[in-house]
Amino acid sequence: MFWEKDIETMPRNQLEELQLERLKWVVDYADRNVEFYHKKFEAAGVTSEKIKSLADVKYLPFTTKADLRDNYPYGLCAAPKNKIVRTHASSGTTGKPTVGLYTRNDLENWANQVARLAVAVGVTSDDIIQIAFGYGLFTGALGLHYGLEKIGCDVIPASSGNTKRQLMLMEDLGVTGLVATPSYAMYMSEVAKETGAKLDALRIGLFGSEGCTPEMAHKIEKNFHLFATDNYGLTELNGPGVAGDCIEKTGMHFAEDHFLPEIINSDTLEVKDRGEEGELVVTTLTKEGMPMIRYRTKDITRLHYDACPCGRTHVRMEKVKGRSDDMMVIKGVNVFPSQIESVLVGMAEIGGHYQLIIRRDAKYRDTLEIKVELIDGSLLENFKALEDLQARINAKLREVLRLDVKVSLVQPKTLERFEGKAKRIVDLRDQVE
Ligand code: DLL
Repeated sequence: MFWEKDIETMPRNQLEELQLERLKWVVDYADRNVEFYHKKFEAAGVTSEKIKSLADVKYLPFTTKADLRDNYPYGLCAAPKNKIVRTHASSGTTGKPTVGLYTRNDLENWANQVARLAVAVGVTSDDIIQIAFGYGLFTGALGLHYGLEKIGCDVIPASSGNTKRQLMLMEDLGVTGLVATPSYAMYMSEVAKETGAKLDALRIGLFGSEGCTPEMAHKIEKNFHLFATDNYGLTELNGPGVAGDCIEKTGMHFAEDHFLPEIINSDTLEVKDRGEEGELVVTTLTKEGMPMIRYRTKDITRLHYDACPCGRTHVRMEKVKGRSDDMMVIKGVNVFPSQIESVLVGMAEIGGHYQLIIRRDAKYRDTLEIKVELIDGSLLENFKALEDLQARINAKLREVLRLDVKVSLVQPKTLERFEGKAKRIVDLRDQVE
């Protein structure tokens, strides 16, 4: 099923022509309306005239989160202030937030992008969808809300928290779809098991806003008896709707008519070859409120340009491996939390909750302890079974990470639960041991 079939299945050469036309537009638009971009383009000696092909995007300067902070709140606003009809902000807890500014056209495009990814996984106007993202400055709730409403779904703006009440509503209203972070969905599914909530109508989970390995998604699918899908976005690029799964789940289709993605090497800043892993950089092609030129997302992924059986021609983005900020260097080995999650959560004895504790030893080396919850706490009393599980976890971690780390198995329900994005890394490095 398609929301905007002509665009979603547009032959690549046509799509790239459209992208080129829009790229020239946004460069010119940003140059004329945002002093920050004008100065940066001038310093780099580039104007829209220099953009003759999509590859010429490489001449444009990057934009970073620091640039957004320095120009907070309206420095990157490209539209007349009275044309801004919505302001969102990132969920960051320290310092000034990152704002997202939207014109009426931006809101219209955004709702279509979200509708597109929901329809791509089978959502229809018959669906009753509960949104368990926190409503507020966060883009997730309102982003999904307007996109799903556009399809004609019955949208329940439950917001996050009060889990038992959420489950009661889901049962009473015959909810067919759940929107949440994967970590909150995992938690909700456990509470549903405890309370015996009858969620017979539930069939689809539209999850996103944080990483979720296939192993974690599979666990949620099993607990909740639904089809779990992933979607990606960030406040700087509207919010959700940048990329989303189709039913084939072979990667999230990028809304390439609105966003131009690239993969770069974060150290050299060179553009990588197609299919290579690196940092995702995105240029908005239609945004009026706050266009982004080569925005460095810090998210590590790969793009696949080969055909998808669903018929969509838009590039597929692999599940995010992690943020470059979250990469840990343990005994000289680069480790992403997602690699650990895939090992742990893939094991039958392990639940969906874990914590990664980074410490710094007296020789200033970083060490990692993984705390992970068992599904059945009685295992802790069976020394042989426990030893066997520890050995299997360690062997698997060694195979995937080439690293020996301390693993502590803990009782069920002892680690913190999250209603929004999970915070699994506990960084104790400023407390040298
Ligand atoms: O999380 C937007 C969003 C809301 C996307 C709802 C999908 C669903 P921010 O709060 O600005 O925006 O956080 C953006 O979250 O750079 C990624 O690191 C991470 N992220 C978002 N979606 C995914 C995903 C929203 N599907 C930051 N997988 C991004 C992995 C994700 N990481």
